[in-house]
Amino acid sequence: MPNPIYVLNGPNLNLLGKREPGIYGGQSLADIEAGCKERAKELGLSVEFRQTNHEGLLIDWVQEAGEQSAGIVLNPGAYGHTSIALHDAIRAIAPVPVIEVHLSNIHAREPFRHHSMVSSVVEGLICGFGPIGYMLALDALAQRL
Ligand code: CA2
Repeated sequence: MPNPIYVLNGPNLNLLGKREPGIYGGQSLADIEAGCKERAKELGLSVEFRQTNHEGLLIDWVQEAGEQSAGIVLNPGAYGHTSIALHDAIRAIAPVPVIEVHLSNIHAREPFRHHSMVSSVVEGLICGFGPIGYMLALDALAQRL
């Protein structure tokens, strides 16, 4: 089996399923983790699934994944809109593929969500499909590996 796929989640995603179901759906992050693990198994992959509210820790994990993963599925949360450090970290681990995922369609929301600091350094971007986006990202990585 190849190295695991790191599925990394940024700030506030631990609140999924508890608030704002109209935007983010009713599934909890634990539900999404279970879905990812199931899909990964079908694809012959394994998943290391994590969430943090801390920018520096997210960057530590991207660097770790650069050494130990076959690829990253990254929902950077709001750090995707703000973090040059995250942009630099993703750039630094090339050619490890990173797929950016957002549950919501960030382009159909407030203007401050329209720009992503990471989109220019990731392999691909999936947004607006809810938790299915994570599965699509795993499928894409599986095909690429
Ligand atoms: O759509 C996404 O996946 C986002 O990355 C989610 C981030 C948001 O800042 C991005 O613009 C788009 C926020 C996650 C917050 O999740 C919550 C869940 C329940 C209640 C409150 C926040």
